[in-house]
Amino acid sequence: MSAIRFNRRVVRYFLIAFFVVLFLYVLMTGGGGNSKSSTSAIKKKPWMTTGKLGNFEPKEIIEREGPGEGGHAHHLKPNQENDAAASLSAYGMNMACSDEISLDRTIPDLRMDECKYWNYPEDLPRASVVLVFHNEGWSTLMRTVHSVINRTPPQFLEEVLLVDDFSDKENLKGKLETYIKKFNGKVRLIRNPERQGLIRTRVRGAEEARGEVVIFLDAHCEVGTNWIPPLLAPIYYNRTTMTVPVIDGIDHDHFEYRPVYQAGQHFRGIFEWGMLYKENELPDKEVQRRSFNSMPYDSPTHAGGLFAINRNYFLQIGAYDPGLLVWGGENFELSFKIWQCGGSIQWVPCSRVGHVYRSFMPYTFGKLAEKKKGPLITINYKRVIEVWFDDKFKEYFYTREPLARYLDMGDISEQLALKDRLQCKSFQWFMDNVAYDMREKFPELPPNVHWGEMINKATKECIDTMGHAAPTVMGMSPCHGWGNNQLVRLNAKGQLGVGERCIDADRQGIKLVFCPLGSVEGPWHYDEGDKTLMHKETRKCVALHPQSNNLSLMPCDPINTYQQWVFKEIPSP
Ligand code: LR7
Ligand code: MN
Repeated sequence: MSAIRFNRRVVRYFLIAFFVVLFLYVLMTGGGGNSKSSTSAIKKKPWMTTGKLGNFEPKEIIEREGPGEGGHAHHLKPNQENDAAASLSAYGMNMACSDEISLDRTIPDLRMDECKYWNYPEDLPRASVVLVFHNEGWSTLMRTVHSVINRTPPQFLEEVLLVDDFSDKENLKGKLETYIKKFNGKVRLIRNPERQGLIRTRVRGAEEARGEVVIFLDAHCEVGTNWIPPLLAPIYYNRTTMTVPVIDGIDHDHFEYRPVYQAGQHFRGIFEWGMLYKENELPDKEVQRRSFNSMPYDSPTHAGGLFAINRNYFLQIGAYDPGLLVWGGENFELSFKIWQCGGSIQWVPCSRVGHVYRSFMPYTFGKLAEKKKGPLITINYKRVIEVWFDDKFKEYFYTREPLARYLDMGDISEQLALKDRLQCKSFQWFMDNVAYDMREKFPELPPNVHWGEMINKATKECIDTMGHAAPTVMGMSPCHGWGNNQLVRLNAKGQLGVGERCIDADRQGIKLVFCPLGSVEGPWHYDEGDKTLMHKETRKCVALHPQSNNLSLMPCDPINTYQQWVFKEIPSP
C-alpha cells in the first residue's frame, strides 16, 4: 500500500518537474521552437529571460532635473509669449520652449514591462540613422541627434547621417558643421545642392549611408529606452523585413512626451480609399499569431517617417519611386511594394520613438511643386495607385478623388517594369492576405452618380464646407471652380460627401460629419427630374433660405428653385 503511494508521489513530482522545465523552455525560446530558414538556423532567436533584465537594457536609470526632464511639459514665462508665438509660426513648434530644454533630456520609458526581459543577438547589423531636414529648428534637430547617440549601443550605430535638403537658415550652415565635430565622426553631414523634397532626400541618404541597415527618423524626434535592438533583430533574421517603432507624441507647444497608445495596446497602419492614413486596432488573427504581446506584428502600411530597413534591400526594390515629389504618398508606395513583392512590414512594440507633431506645415513645396500643375500630394497618390492597385481598386480612389483622373502623374512605365521584374503580387492578394482588416472599416466603394459643384438653382451659388472641419454646418458661397471645399460627391447608395467626410442633416441644418465607419450608404435620394435632394428618413428636402442663406431640411416643394440643385463636374485643372 505505502509502496504504491510512494510511487505515485514520485510520479507526481516527476510530472511537476517536467512541466516546470517545459514551461521555462517555452519561455526562453519565445515559444518559436525551431528557426525560420536555413540561414537563420545558426542565428539565435531573441529570447525572454526569466526575471533577469535583457542583454541590452541600460544598467542604471538616469534621472535628471530641469526644464522638460522626464518628458514633462515645460511652460515658458508670460514675458516670453512673443518669442513663443513667433517661433510657432516659423517652425510649427515652440522653439523658444525647446531651446530651454536640455538636448540630453530624459523621457519616460513607456514600453510594456515585458520588453525589459528580451535578449537579442550580440551581432546585430550596424545602422546608419538618417535624418533628412529642411529648415528645422536647431534644438529639436540636435535633440534628435543627442537622443540617438545617448540611447544607442555604440556597436550598433554606424553613424548619424544628416542630409540637408537645401535649408537656408543661417544656424544650419557653419555652426552645424562645427557642432557635429564633437561627435568624433559619428555624425556626418551632407547637403543637397538644390531642394529635392523629403522623398528624394531620403533616397540620397540611403545611397550615401555606410551602415548595413538604414533607420530613417524625422528631424524632430527623441528615441526611447533600448529602442534599437528590437528594430534591428527582425531585419537580422530576414533582410526583407522592414520594422517600424511605435511613434509617441511630443507636444509642439510645451514638449510634453505622451504615449500614443498605452503599453500593451496595439494598432497598425491602414488607409482610407482617398489615401488618408489611418491606424486600426490589431486584428485578433495577428494577436493570436504571437506568443508574447510584446512581439512584433505585421502591418499593411506605416505613417512614413520612422522605420528601419536593410540598405541594400531598400535600394534593390528601387527605394522610393523617383517620380514622387517632395512630401506624401511615399509611405504607401514603399508599403505596397514591400508586401506585394515578397517582403514584410512589422511594427515593434518594444521600440518607442517620440515625434513632434507640428501645428502646421511651415515650409512650401518650392520649385518642384511649381513645375507640377495641380495638388502635388494627390499627384503622388495617383502615381502610387496607378502602379500598385488593380483596376477595381483604382476606381475607389477616383470615386473619392474625382479630380485626380485629370492630373498629370508623369511617366510610370519604369515603375511598372520594376513591378514586373520583381514579380510582385496583385493588390487583391495584398487586400486578402495583409490588409484584410480594411474590409470592415473601409468597404469597397459604390460609384459616384454625381460629383462636382453642387449649385443652387435660385442663387447659382455652391454648397461649401467653408473650410471648417467636421462636424460643422455646410454653407453657401460663390462657385470658384477649384473643387476643394466645393467638391461634392453623391454615390449610388445615397451617400453625399466632401472628400472623406459625409453630409447629413439634423435640426441645426445640413452638416458635414464623419462618415459612419464601415458603411458606404447614406441618407439621400436625388431626384434627377425635379433636382431635389430628399432626406430619406424625414422625407424632407434640402432647402436654401433666401434671406439668411442658411441650409436646412424643409417640406419638399419641387417647383421651388431654392430646393433645386444641379451638379456640375469641374473641368480638368
Ligand atoms: O522638402 C522637404 N524636405 C525635407 O527634408 C520637406 C521635409 N523635409 C524633412 C523635414 O525636415 C522632416 O525631417 O522631412 C522630414 C519629414 O517632414 P515633416 O516632419 O514636415 O513631415 P510630417 O511629420 O508632417 O509627415 C509625415 O508624412 C511625411 C510625408 O508622407 C513623411 O513621411 C514624414 O516622415 C511623416 N512623419 C511621420 O511619419 C512621423 C509620425 C507622424 C505621422 C503621421
Ligand atoms: Mn515630422
